[in-house]
Amino acid sequence: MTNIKAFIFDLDGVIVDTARYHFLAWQKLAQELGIEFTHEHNEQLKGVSRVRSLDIILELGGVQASQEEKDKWLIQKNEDYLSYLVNIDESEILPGVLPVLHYLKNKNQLIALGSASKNARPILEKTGVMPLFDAIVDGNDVSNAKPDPEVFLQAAKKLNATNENSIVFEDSVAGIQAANTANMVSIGIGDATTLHEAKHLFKDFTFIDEAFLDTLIN
Ligand code: B16
Ligand code: MG
Repeated sequence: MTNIKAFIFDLDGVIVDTARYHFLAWQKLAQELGIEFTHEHNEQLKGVSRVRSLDIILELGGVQASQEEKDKWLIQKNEDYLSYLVNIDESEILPGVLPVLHYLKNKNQLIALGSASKNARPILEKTGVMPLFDAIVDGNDVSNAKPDPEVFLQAAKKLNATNENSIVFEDSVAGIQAANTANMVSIGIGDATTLHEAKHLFKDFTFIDEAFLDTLIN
C-alpha cells in the first residue's frame, strides 16, 4: 500500500476563486474598525483560520477587543463572505483545475481536500466537484491551523498514504510550510516571490501539464 499517492488540494485560491471574497469581507470589517488592510496584508491571512485571521487584523491596527466583540465580528465577516457565495457555481473553479482533477481521477489516483475553511463542503457541492474527492478534511476537523500540518496529515491518513507519497497544492505561505513540515511534496500555485518555499511552483493550473503529473504519479 506504500506506493499509493495522495493528491491533496487546498480549496480557497487553489480550486476556487474564493480568496478574493475572503479579502473583500475582511477588508470591509477592517474599514469599519479604522484599520488599513491591503492585498499585501492579506497574504498573511491565506490558509489561516478565521479566528487567527481576525487576531492578525486587530494586531495590524493595534486594536484591543473583548471576546464578545471578536465573536460578533467573526459572525459578521462570515455572513459577508457567505453573501458572496450565494450564487457561486462551476464558473468559480480556477482555470486548469478541472483537467488536472479529471486526469488524476482517470489515472486512478486518490484525491483529498485539505482546507482551513469551515465553509468547504457547501463550496464543493455548489461548484460540482464534490464527487471527485475521495476524502475531505476541512476547518471543522482540525484543532491546529496551517502552518501546522494537521490538516494534510489527516488527509493522507484518510487515503492510507504515507507523507512522502502525498502531494499538496497550495496558494498560501502557511500551507506550503505545513506541507514541507510534513515531508510532503509542496506545489505552490501563485506568485514565485511569495511562495518561494514551495518545491514546485506554477502561476496557475494551466501551466501544469500531463508529463509533470506523470512524474508525480510514478
Ligand atoms: P472560513 P483554504 C482558508 O481556506 C482561507 O485561505 C483563509 O483565508 C480562511 O480564513 C480560512 O480558510 C477559513 O475559512 O472562514 O471559510 O472557515 O485556503 O485553507 O482552503
Ligand atoms: Mg488557500
